[in-house]
Amino acid sequence: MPSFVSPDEIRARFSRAMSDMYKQEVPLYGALLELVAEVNDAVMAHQPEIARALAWTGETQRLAMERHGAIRVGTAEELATIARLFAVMGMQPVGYYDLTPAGVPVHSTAFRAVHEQALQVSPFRVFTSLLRLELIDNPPLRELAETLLARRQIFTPRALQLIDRCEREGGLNEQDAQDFVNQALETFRWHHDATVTSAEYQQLHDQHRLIADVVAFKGPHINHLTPRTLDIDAVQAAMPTKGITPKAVIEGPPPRKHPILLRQTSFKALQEKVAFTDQATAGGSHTARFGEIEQRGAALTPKGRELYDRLLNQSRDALAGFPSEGNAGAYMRQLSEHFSEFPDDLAQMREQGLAYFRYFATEAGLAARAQPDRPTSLQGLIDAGHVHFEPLVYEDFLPVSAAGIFQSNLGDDAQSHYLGGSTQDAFHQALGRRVLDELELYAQSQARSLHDCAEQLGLEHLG
Ligand code: OOG
Ligand code: NI
Repeated sequence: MPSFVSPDEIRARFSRAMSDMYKQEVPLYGALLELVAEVNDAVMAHQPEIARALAWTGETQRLAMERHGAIRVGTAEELATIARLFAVMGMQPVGYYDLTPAGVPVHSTAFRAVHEQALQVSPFRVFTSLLRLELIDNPPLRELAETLLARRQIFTPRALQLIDRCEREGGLNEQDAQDFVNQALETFRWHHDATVTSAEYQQLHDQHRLIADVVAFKGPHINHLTPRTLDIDAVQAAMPTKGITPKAVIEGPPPRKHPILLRQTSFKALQEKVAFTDQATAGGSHTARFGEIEQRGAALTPKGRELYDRLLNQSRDALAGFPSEGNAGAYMRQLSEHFSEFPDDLAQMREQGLAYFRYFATEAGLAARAQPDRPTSLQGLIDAGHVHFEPLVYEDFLPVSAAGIFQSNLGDDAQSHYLGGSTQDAFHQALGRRVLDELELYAQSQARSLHDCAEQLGLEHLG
């Protein structure tokens, strides 16, 4: 039996290598990491209830290394091969996000680990978008884009060999795993050399800035890497002291005592120097990479998600126009007004079935195992202090938020309208498989914790 490095370990190494590379490429990212670490330390020191909750779920250990990145690929083949590359690291496509209603001609999924134990080793995720070239209504330009994409190979030959080997043999040994991390990294690296002339770049850019970003370069450079903070409002407020100017509006739900889903904010990081094929030196420029921070909260059930979507839509409808710098204050007021309908109390969220939870047998519960009159229902055990619960952290993304992040980094001039509905089937076909349903994953994780809890307490069944 050969000894393989576990996919979780490969992912943890890759995530570290990616962060080191991005620090070199985008210095502001390093400044952001420092700020996030300072704020997280302060929260852990001054808000013991948050520190305690993270200790229960084990998130204390994963917090400092938690990152998500994003890439945009151009063809079905690139997407299908990226899926195979991520699979080597134990990452699977979860969820489908259609960004076209928001004027961004892509649809997306998130590659991530799916089991709570794997997430604990490394929660690294990559939001991965596929350009929808069929939406370009300019045939010669579409053809140019197709030709350029057909010509490029975004994976190194060695990376492709190692993916094959992993699929054939069921894993990678130590040396191959290390080699794989280095080779895989090449796909995500920034290249100063464009693959087009400056005139072609301009044409692609004029059609949509995103199209130029996907088509005019050698590969799908990682466009941001996002650390997780425990207090996004504090980081947002402190960003200017580090020379960082965030976008005006934090995407997602308003601030709460018990965070839900995901709050995000981003900033423009870099204007890169680019050499077009008709230039000897880097005379052009391209804005590709940005910075982002996120705060994660409870994963919501379908019922909780429906309530979130309704309250978010009501808040946005009440605002004349898109949330932006000019109406940021008004938008935040709308959010907090509408979201007062969403209970900010874990017991209520649980009793009303709004969020997913993880359950733990407590010391008291274990000590009471032999007592004949102890409670045996979940509610009874919770009331008696025999079972403790914490929300499952949301591991995914939000389509409206993602659209806001895309738009703020593509420039507000990039609002376009595309016809044609959601095409999840086409996405599955390009990907070469179906995406996993994130709600099922949360439900399974919750069920496993109830099962373990019952076992520890010597009960047949809980739930
Ligand atoms: C992805 C934008 C979405 C998020 O965190 O929702 C995103 C991109 O710009 O490629 O990163
Ligand atoms: Ni992001």
